[in-house]
Amino acid sequence: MSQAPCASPRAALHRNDVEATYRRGLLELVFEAAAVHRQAHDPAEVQCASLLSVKTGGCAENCSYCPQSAHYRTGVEPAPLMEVEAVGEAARSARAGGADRFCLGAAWREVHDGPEFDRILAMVGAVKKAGLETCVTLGMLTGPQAVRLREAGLDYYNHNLDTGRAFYPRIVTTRCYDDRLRTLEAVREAGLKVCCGGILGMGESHDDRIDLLCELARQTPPPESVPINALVAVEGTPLAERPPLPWDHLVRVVATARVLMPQARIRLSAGRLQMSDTLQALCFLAGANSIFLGDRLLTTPNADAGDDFALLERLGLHAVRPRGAGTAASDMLYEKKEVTS
Ligand code: SAM
Ligand code: DTB
Ligand code: SF4
Repeated sequence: MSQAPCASPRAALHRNDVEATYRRGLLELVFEAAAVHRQAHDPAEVQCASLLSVKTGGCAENCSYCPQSAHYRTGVEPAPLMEVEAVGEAARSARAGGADRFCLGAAWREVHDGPEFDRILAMVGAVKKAGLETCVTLGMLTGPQAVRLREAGLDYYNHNLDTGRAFYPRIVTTRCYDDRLRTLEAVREAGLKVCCGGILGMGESHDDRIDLLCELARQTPPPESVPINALVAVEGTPLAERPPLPWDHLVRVVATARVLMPQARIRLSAGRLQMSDTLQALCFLAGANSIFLGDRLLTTPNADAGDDFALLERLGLHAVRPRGAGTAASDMLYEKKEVTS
């Protein structure tokens, strides 16, 4: 087994150490992760982000998990880039529904300068004006484009590594791992915060997950936001028949991510509709502290917001209060509540 140090100032982080953490007894690992979580965060607080697909389908990449790839017949109806006003409206309604971050997703391989990118910049301004943290995910990006996004008011850029380097070519062949790392570097250099995570349940091994976790934690600094997606197996994609992810694998990845990246927001992202309340509770205990709120992810259904708030309340958790929140109705979403029954 290799003892390759990670090539960064976090050189002290050896792959073997990451592996040793990942492979601990599950409850030992959860216990450690919960302790780390409590030191760095208010453990009762869960961030609620909302997602909007602003340009849907017809993507040139062949990511085998993705219903929006033009390479597969998935029934996703392509839709052109939305208008700025409609995006502002969606952001205001997400905020009223309890979200504090709004993420815009575009099914693009990469960003091209021109009227469509200009419109994205205006969308960022509209979301910001609605009083929400802003995040976009647009595919590959150059340094100057990242700077323009920051100047438009963007807080986070989402760009996932998805899996370990060795497994990556089994999932996507129209781009490579280093393309992803280059975009992440441009994003970081522009002064944006990084949202970067992965997908579980694509057929990857434990070693591939350890590789991914090592890659994420060795970023300098590590991503501020780490989405952990459980594959949503969509008919028509090459991964449609993948069996569901074993629950303990998810908990193990969340807990290891928390131990390795104490300051990050770890988001239980896609796939929550298939997770029981008990499993989500265990993930919150293991350090997850963010979810996507709303009945839709990009093209697939998500958990019901009412059910999500009910679950948070049963667990003694509450949503992060958006900046400037204060109406009587919205306050009810953020109060800490005592158990009543
Ligand atoms: N095109 C951009 C890109 O690939 O970076 C942004 C949109 S893309 C849909 C954003 C992320 O959604 C992907 O990186 C992947 O991690 C996640 N994703 C896409 N389809 C998924 C699925 N079926 N299940 C779980 N996660 C998925
Ligand atoms: C992320 O890591 N997960 C979100 C967000 N970033 C953009 C996307 C999940 C997409 C799930 C499949 C779909 O709804 O199309
Ligand atoms: Fe395109 Fe992003 Fe889907 Fe890949 S994940 S096919 S890049 S939209």
